[in-house]
Amino acid sequence: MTETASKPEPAIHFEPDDQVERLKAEITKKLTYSLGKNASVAQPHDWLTAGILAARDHIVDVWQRSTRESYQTGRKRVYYLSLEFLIGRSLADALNNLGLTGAMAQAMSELGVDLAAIETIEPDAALGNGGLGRLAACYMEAMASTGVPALGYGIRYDHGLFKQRIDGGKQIEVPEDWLSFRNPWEFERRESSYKIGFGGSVTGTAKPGEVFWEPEETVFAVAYDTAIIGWRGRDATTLRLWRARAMHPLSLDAFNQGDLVGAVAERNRAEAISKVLYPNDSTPAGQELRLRQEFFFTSASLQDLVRRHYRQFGKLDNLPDKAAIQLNDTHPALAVAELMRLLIDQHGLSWEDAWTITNGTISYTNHTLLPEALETWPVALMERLLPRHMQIIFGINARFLDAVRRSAGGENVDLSSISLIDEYHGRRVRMAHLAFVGSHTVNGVSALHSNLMKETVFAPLHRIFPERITNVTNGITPRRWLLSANPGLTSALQDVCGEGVTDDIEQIRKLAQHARDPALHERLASIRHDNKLKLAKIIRQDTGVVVDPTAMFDVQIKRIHEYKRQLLNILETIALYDAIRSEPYRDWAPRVKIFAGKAASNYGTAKAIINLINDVAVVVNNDITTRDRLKVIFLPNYNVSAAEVIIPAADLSEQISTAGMEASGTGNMKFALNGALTIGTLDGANIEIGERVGADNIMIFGMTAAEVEAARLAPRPTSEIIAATPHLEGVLDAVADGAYSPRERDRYRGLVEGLRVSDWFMVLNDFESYRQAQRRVDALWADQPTWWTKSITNTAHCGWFSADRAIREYAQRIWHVPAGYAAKS
Ligand code: 26V
Repeated sequence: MTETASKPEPAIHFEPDDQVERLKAEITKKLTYSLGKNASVAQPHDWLTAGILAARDHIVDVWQRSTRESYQTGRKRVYYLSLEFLIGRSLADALNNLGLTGAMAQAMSELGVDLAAIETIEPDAALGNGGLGRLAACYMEAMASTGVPALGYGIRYDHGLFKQRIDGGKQIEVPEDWLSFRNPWEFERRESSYKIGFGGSVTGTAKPGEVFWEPEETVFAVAYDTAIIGWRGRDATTLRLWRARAMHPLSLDAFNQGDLVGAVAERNRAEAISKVLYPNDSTPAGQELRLRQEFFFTSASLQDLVRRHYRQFGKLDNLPDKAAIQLNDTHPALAVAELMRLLIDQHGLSWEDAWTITNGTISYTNHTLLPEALETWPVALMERLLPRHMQIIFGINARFLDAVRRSAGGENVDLSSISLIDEYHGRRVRMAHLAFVGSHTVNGVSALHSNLMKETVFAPLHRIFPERITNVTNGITPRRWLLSANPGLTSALQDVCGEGVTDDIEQIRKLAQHARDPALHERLASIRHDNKLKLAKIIRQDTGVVVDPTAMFDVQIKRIHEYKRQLLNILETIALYDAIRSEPYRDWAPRVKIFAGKAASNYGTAKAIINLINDVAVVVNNDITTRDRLKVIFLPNYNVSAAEVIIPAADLSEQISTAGMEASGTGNMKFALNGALTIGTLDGANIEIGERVGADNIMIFGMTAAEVEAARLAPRPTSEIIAATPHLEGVLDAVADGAYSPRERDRYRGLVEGLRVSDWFMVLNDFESYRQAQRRVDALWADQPTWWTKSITNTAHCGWFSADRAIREYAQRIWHVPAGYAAKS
C-alpha cells in the first residue's frame, strides 16, 4: 500500500491526567447549560446526553478541519447515496475512535456515573433493514478512517425499523421511536433546505434550458448533519439526512372554517415522506410513498451537491473530477435522471454534455440478484409523479437503444432485454437498467456475486458494456466489530501482533504463527467464556432460559428469509434433538442454538419460521433428557447492539444460504474475525473467507451455485429426496403433525407442505450434507486444541475483510480519489 498523504498527528492533544479533568468539566457544563440540569437531579438519560454532547465537541473540531481542508484543496469527494444507514449506537464507537474511552469512563465514574451502563440506554439508530444499510454505516466510518472525503446522503426517518416482540412464539411489530428523547448527535440545518417537486406538467420547447416542469406539489427537504469520526480522530465524514417538511404547515383558511383535518392535510402528506423506514427486504414495496421517498432524498442530495460544486468551481463540466456519486442499490437510481434534469433544465447544458457528466460521475452497487427483488416502477405512476424524469428516461432509452442498434450493424440484438422499459409486465421502468446505463462502473459485492451478475441478470447489458461490471468484496469496520465489541480479544491481539494492529488490521495475520500455542488457546478461551457469560445473562433476561457458557454457542443471526435457511437449521436441530433422545448416554457436544432476526411484516413464511423456532425451543428447553446437551434460543429484537454482544460470544457461525442467493453476507466476516468457526455453503463471501482461512478451517457443505441452478432446471421429486435422506421424513412429519405445536396441530402443515411441493431453496436437498457437517463440528468441538487452532487461523486471515480495504478498492478503481491514510505495513 502506498502512502498517499503523510499521516497527521491525532487531533486531540491532552495529557492523560488533564483529559479526565477536562472531560468532567465539559460534561458538567453540558449538563448545566445545555440541559439545564443539576448533577443531583440528573437522570441516566441526562448523563448520556451530556456525555454525547461533550464527545461531539471533540468530533466537531476534527470535522470542521477536515471539511475546510477538503474544500480548500478542492479535492474530489464521495457522495454515498443510500436509503438506509443502519448505524446502531454511536457513543462507544466515537469515544473509541477518539481515544477517549478510558478518560470518559474515569470522568463519568468520578461524577458518580457508570459509563457502560449509560451507553446501553443510547437508542440504537436503525435506519436500515439489514446488510445493505449496515454496509453503508461501516463505509461511512471507514471513509473517515482512511481519509476519503465523503458525504453520506439518506433519509432521517422519524421511525426506524420496527421493534420485535415475541408473544406466544410469534413476532409482533412495535413502532420504533429513536428520536423520542431528541438526537444529540445531529445538527439541524434549516438553511440547507431544498424544494422537491412532484406531479404537475412539463411545458416549453424541447431545447435545453427551455423546458419547464411545474410541479403540482412541492415539499421541503431539510438537512440534518451528523459527523462520523474515524479512527484516531484524524478525520470525519458527514452523514446528511433529509427530513420532509411542508411548505405550508397550516392552512388558516381551512382552520377558520372549522376543518381541523384539512388545515394540516398538506403537512401530513409532506411529512409522511420521512415518517418511517420501509421494513421490507424481500420484495420492493411498489407503493407510491416509496417512490416519493426515493425521489425526495435523491433530488435533495443532487441539488445540494450540484449547488455546492457550482459555488466552489463556478462551472459544472468538471463535476466528474470533483464528485463521485455512489448509488447504494437502485433505490437512488433516479439520480441518473435527476442529474440530467438539473444540468439540462436548470443549467442549460446540452443533452450530450449532460450525459458525459452524469455517466462520468455516477457508479452503482448491486446487492441482490433475486429477480423478484429488482425494482421496477409502472411507467404510468412515474409519468404522473415525475413527468419530466419520465421524459428524460425515455430520452436516455431511445438514444441507448439506437446506439446499440447502430453498433450491432446487421446483427440481431434483443433490444427488449436491455431496454430501460419492461414492456411485458404492463410497462415498467427497470431501475437496475437505468442505474447500469447511467453509471461508468457497476459493482457486485463478492467475487461469486459479481460473476453471477455477468451471467444472469445483467448478461445482456454486460455484453454491450463488457468493462463496466467489477467486483468489490464487502468489508466491515474492525473498529466497531472487533475493537469496541470485543475488547478482550483486542488486547490479546495487541499483545501478540503489536499495537500497530489497531491501525492496520491486516497485521492480524501475525497471529497465524501462534495458532498452536496452548497458552494463547487458554487466554482466548477465557476471553470467549467471559463474552459468553455476558450473552448468557441477556438470554436469561430476555427469554428466561438459563444456558451453560461452556456449551458450544451455535449462532444464526440475520434477517429471516427462506433463502437464508433458518428453516434448514431448525429442522436439523430437531433431528439432533431426536438423536440425543434416542441415545441419551452418548457423549454429545453440548450446544446452545441461538437464533435472532426480524421478518418483514408481510412475509408470512418468514414469520412462520420464527414461530417454529420458538415452538421448538419450548419443547427442547423443557425436556430433561436433553437438558445439558441442547438448548434452543430465539433472542427477540435483533439489532446492531445485539449483534455486538452476540458475535464475540459465538463459537459457531451459521452462514447457510442457498448457494447463489446471498450476494455477500457481512455477518460471516464479523464472526470469523472474532474467531468463530463457520459452517456454511459456497455462497457470497463465504467462498472468499474459505480461500483465505483455508479449506481445513471452515466447514463447507451443500450444493454449489451451479448445482442449485441445474437442480432447479431439472428438479428431483421431493418425495425421492426425502426417501433418500435419513431422519428427514420423521422430522418433517413431526413438524407437520403438530409435535411442536400441540395446541394448534396444523400450525406448520402449510410450511412443510410447501417443502414437499417444491424445494426451491434446497432445504431438503442440502439437509444430509448439512447434518454431516454438523457432526464434524461436534467431533471438532471434542478436540478443543484443534478447535482453537482453527479459530485463531480464522481471525488471523480475516483482516482483509476490513471495510478499509474495501474503501481503498472503491477509491482506487471506481471513485478515483486518493485515500489519505494508507495502511501502515
Ligand atoms: C433480498 C431478497 C431475498 C429474496 C426475495 C427478494 C429479496 C429482495 C431484497 C433482498 C436484499 C435487499 C438488498 C440487501 O440488503 N442486500 C444485502 O446486501 C448486503 C451488503 O452488500 C449483502 O452482504 C447481502 O448478502 C445482501 O443480501
